Amino acid sequence: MKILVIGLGYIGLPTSIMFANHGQEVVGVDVSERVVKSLNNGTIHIEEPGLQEELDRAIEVGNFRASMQAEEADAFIISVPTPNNNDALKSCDLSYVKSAVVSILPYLKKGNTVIIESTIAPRTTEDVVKPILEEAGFIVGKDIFLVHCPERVLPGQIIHELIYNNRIIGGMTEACTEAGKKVYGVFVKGELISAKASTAEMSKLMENTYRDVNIALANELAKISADLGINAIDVIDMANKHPRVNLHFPGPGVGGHCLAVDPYFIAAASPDYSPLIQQARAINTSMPSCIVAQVKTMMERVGGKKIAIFGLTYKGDIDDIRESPANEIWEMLIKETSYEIVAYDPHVNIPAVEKNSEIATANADLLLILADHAEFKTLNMDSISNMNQQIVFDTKNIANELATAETYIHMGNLSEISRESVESQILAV
Ligand code: SAJ
Repeated sequence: MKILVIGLGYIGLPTSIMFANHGQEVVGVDVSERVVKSLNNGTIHIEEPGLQEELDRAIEVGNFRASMQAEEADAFIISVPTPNNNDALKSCDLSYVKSAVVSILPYLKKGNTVIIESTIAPRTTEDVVKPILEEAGFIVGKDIFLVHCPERVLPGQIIHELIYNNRIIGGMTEACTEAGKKVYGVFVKGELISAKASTAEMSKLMENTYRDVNIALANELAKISADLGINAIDVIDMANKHPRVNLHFPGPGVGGHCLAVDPYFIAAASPDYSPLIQQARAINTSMPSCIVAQVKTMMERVGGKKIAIFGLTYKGDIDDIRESPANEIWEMLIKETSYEIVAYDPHVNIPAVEKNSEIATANADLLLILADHAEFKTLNMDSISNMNQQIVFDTKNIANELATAETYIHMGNLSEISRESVESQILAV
C-alpha cells in the first residue's frame, strides 16, 4: 500500500515512520522546507524517544521520503494542526484541515481512503470534509472511503502507544470503517474499534476534557486546602485509596496541544450546554497567575532578588513548550523587573534558556520547579547548596529530597504562603 501523510509533526511523523517500517511505501508531506530537508537528510526535528532510530531504519529500507508536494497514493492521512480560533469560545480552526483535503483532491482516485487524524470539532467529518469530497464528484462510502481516526498517544511514549493502544476507526459508512481498519491493521496491535465518525470525534475530545475537568478539580482542591490550612496532596493520597476514586494532581496549570485546547472545541460547538467544561478551563488557565502571585509573596517575605526556574515544558521529559503554563509563568515573571530570572531546562534548546543548572541556582533566593523532568526528581541539597537562600517552590511535588530545605512549598502545603495571596486568586476565577 502507498500512504501519503500530510503534516509531519508530533503525530504525523511517527505515524509515517511506523507505516514505513511495516512494509508500506510512505510519502510524508509538509509545508515546511526545513522539516522536509531535515527528514530527507535523515534527522528528525522533534524530540521523541526511539524515533530517530526508527527513521534511520525506514530510510535504510527506502520506504520513507518527505516532500512538499502531494501525489497519488492508496490512503491519505491528514495530520495537520487544529488550533483554537481567536473567538470568544476558542472554537476549532479547521483551515489547515480544509486546505490539506483540498490539496489532495487532484490526486484522489476511486477506491482511495481518506483519514482525518487531526483532532477536530464534533461533526467536522460529516459537515465539513464530506462536502468537499462530494463537490469534487466522489460518492463517500462508494468511491472514496472517509474516516476519522483520532490519535491517542502520549508524547514521550508515542512509538509504543501507536502500536499497542486501541484505535477508534470512525467511518462515514460501514465500508469506510472497514477501509480504515485495513490501513491501521498494518501495524496496530491494539483493538480496532468501529464507530461512527461523529462518535470518534466526540470521544477523542471527551477523553482530554475528562482529564482537564479532573485536573481543575485537583487545582480547586489545592486552593480550598490552602484556604483551610489542609494538605491537599495528603488528601489526594488518602482519597485515592478508595477503590473507585482517582483524583488527579494540582500543578502550575494544564498545557500541551490537547487538554488545553480540545475542551474548547466542545464548548464552542455547544456553548449553552457546557458550563462545567468552561469553568474547568477557567480554573486551569488561572493557575499560572496563581503561582506567580504566590512566588511574589514568597520573594517579598524573604527580600529575594533572583529566581531560578527549573522546567519550561508543559510536562516532564519532553521538549514541547507549546501551550506550556511553565513558559507562561516564566514570561510573567520576566515582566516583574525587580527580579533576576534564570530559566534552566535540559530539554529546551533556545538561547534564552540556561543549560547549566549550577549557573541557574547560583545566588538564587528561590528555586521554582515547574516541570516534572526525570532530572529534577533526583535534585538534592547539594544541587541547591550555591543558592543565596534555600527556598524551594516545587509545583510538581517531585523533588522530595529538597523537603529539608529552609522552606519547601508544594501544591499540598500552599497554606504556608500568606493566606491573602491565595484568597485573591480564588476570587479571580
Ligand atoms: N497535568 C496536571 N495534573 C495531572 C495530570 C496532568 O496538572 O494530574 C497536566 C500536565 O502537567 C500537562 C497537562 O496536564 O500540563 C497535560 O498532560 P497529559 O499528560 O495529561 O496529556 P498530554 O496533553 O500530553 O496527552 C493527552 C493524553 N490524553 C489523555 O491522557 C486523556 C494523550 O493520550 C492524548 O493522545 C493527547 O492528550 C492528545 O493528543 O490528545
